[in-house]
Amino acid sequence: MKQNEAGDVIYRKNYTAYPWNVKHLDLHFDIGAETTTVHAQMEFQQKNDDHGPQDIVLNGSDLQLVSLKLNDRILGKDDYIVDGEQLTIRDAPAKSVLKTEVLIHPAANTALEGLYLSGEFLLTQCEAQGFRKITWFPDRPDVMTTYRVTLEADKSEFPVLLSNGNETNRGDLPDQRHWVSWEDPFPKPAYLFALVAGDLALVQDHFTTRSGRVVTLKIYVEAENLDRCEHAMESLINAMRWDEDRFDLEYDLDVYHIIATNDFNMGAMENKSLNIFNSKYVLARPDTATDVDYQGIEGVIGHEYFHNWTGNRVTCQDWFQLTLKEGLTVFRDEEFSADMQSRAVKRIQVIRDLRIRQFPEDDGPMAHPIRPDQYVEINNFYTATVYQKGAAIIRMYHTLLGESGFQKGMKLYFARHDGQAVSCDDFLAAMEDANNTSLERFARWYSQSGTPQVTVTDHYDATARTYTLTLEQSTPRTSDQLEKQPLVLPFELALLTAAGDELPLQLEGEAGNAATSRLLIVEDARQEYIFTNIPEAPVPSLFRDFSAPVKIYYDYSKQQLATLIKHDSDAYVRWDAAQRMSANAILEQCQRRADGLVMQLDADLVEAFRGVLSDQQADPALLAEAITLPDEDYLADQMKVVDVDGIHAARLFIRKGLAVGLETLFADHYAGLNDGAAYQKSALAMARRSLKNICLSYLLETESGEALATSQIQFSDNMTDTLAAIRGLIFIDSTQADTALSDFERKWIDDTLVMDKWFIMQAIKPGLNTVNKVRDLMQHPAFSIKNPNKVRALIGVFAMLNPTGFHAADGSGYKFHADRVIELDPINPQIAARMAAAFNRWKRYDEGRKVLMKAELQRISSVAMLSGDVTEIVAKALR
Ligand code: 7ML
Ligand code: ZN
Repeated sequence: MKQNEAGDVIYRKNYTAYPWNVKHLDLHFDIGAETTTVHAQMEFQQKNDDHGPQDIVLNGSDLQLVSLKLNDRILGKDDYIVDGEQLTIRDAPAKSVLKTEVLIHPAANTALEGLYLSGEFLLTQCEAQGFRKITWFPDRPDVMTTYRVTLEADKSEFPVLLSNGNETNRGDLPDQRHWVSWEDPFPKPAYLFALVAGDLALVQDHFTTRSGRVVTLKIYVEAENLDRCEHAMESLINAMRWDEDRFDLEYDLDVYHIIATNDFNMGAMENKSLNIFNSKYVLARPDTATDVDYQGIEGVIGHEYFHNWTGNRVTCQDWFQLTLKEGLTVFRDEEFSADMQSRAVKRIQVIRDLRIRQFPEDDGPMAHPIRPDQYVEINNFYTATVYQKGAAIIRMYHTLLGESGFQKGMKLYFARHDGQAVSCDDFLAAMEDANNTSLERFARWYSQSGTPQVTVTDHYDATARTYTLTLEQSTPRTSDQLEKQPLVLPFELALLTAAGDELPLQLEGEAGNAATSRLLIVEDARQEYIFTNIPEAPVPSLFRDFSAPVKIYYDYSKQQLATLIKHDSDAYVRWDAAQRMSANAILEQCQRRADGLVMQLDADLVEAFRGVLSDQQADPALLAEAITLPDEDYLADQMKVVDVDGIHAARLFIRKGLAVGLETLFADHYAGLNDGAAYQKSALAMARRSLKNICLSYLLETESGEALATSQIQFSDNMTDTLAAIRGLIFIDSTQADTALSDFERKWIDDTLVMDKWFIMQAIKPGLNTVNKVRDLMQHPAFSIKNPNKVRALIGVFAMLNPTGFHAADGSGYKFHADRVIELDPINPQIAARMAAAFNRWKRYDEGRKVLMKAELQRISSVAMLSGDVTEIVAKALR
């Protein structure tokens, strides 16, 4: 496999503009699964035309060159140089037309980048640098041009032929062949090119934009999936309407296509008017997809649609600016989901995800700022940092400027940069200029990696009736950066009385101010706030709505946490208080266990949970979030040296204690929620199922649970309930689990997406036997090492979501996993690199495990011909 063979480091500071404009690109594909012929014709024009003849540099990878013509002259060996992935054409005149012909081999392409085969149809993935696997071209996002694409193929094998933009013409050819041509009027970078060719079925609808443009919406899927597109279509229409209502942005073409494929490296791709999706984010029916899947589909459909403006109309100057489109588009999809569902629940899910996935990245060998300064393989930088932390930073602009200030900034950004490839600095400048403000200090968020730690201390002076709050921020050094500076932190807070009432907040020296929740802007390493007229020692409600992506240290007493859990009006603070209380309880027991003491149940925790569960008014989905214990990785992050087995045992102990202590309450909730009503897709129905199933998971720790789960499986009319019950049975090692699994297998054996769930349930089971189970399951006919969804479901889940299995003290999990990375590397280096990242945090474990993980990393790194993708990850981990 040829990668960035040189393993060169690419630096942001070395950016230079491309010296040529490409006026137009004409592509002709003669489609075949084994071999496809690609003819390209591109018009080059020097940006500086008194320069005289100049070299044209193009990118290409794995291309079989047939011919090159410059201004209709066939080029010979002396006219060009091929060096690795670069083709240099010597001394081209200021206006030059280049014609190329290459052969490519889609069926042999297992990396799923460029043109490849999925089932019976062909499709492309070009972001970030896949277009170079299709034809020679300046494959960089700042080279934008218009495309005319003609696709020619056998008519029965490839009846559907799609590319970007509008269909302009079609016709039949001899030998049962046909052709279709497409024109995209919007200049675009090569990474947004797409084609699809095959026998696909179609679901069609339409959307009328605010200005009256009727847009035809087409979802193409394999015929057996036609009955699973309704939710995706509804989500698309909602996204189109939402972007008009909230951002005043309309769609700009007459067609919008979505294609679902089972073979995809990522979630989805925003190719102009021809989005390609992992089928997991399109296909859903109540009996095949869970509520989480439904929400994922809505979010990802929204995400790709929103890219049409934030990514496509305005794109990135270079790949270092990836967060310009991704952070912003994730922020937009988060807001979309928040407006469609429950804002509070969505917010909590986003915060949990950031803490579980991004904080560890900042704290490991891959730490990088949201706008990295260097990379070896850009595919390794599609990270939680660029996406999720990037979105959190966009959210801070929104918090600082308010909705209307933020929208003014967006308006100016589009007015200035529509049709351009720009940088994060351009976005920041638009926000500044539209709001007549300076964000100079705020800009540090783009260049500094690491999660800031904010330590909060306080002092109440009863005689002066003042309350002093001191915030100290510091960012620990990261693997990529030693020096850190203070950052701008929007800091929203309230102060509560012991009875839970919010106090009016008046800072020293301020005239009367009745507001009880305030936004302060922290800029310095240490900042002090003195509040006056405070009648009692208050309970601080800090960083409301998680107003900055930081770790907050404040030594809350149990009593204070209980007050926040009971009374705070901010859903994040309430949830976070419950998480803190649970985490403290679990970590305490983990310590007792390590000290050889018996674990004890914390009665205050039981009482706090009783309070939460007794709240009749609360949104059931919020209750479910509040009583979900922090997961093992989050707990591991709170320890100096991770005690894998201790965390697992302590968490189980607390769960069981809560289950036994509150059994009637869980049972009553369960009975009330398990009302036998037919499945509904509404937000309320989903919220009720989430609470029902978390109650079931507790009840499974008691005598009554097994029977409830078994009957839930029997009467379930939806995948959410079915899966929750089977997972529960597996988790408690019930004798019913095997029956449930084999029934499930028999029913869904031919359904690849549903079988992913079957693999996940087994790979996630805690304990030492799972590694053997996972190894056996690799032989199952539904498994394929070439399919990324299968690899993620079985191998990824085992390594990343099964701590007691992966971190088995004898190293069996590590060895198994390293073997898989090595096996995957020549097949699909992007996926192999994602899997290799499971070892990233090896230094946080005990000596025995450290030695074992390091040895596996070294074994991987010593493999001959290892891809650049995996090399970068493993080398950083070992550094
Ligand atoms: C994030 C995507 C990629 C990689 C999709 C691929 C994308 C690049 C693509 C949030 C929601 C849905 C998908 C993704 C994601 C990693 C994550 N441009 O649109 O960003
Ligand atoms: Zn994206």
